[in-house]
Amino acid sequence: MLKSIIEKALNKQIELEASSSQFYLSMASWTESQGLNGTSSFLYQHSDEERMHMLKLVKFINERGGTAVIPALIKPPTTFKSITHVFECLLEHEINVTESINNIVGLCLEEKDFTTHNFMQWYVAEQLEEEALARTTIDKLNMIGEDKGGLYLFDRDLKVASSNPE
Ligand code: OFO
Repeated sequence: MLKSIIEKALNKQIELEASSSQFYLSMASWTESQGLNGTSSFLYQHSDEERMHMLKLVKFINERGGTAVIPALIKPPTTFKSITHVFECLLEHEINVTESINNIVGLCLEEKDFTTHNFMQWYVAEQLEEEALARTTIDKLNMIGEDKGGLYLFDRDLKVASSNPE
């Protein structure tokens, strides 16, 4: 049985994962409107993955006798200054998500909830990958700068990456 303090923290995490999904959906739509179809495919896929992260939490809470709460979401930004800005926002958001996950892991240890602690390790590993991916992407974009040919190749690479997910 889930302790209510853990249930509350996991429900907050559901909200954060759902807001990640909405945020990346908005980024996907904006990049699509800019003709960056590879980048938008990548971000649409990322948005779907965040929904999956949310669903995993919903099922875990319910399976452990708690009640998952499906939250209302705030509207994400609809425009971005540039493609680099998109990925900077994404990285900043992921850093917040990592902090929230680390807080839950710490709480699980305090409350001796080793089952939830074990479950959360998947999210710990996932955050490491997501932050690294966002940082590498920003590095690439900084390298490309104003080079349109470079941006074309960057976008094409993301198209390939999103049609062959790991
Ligand atoms: Fe769910 O990993 Fe990003 O937010």
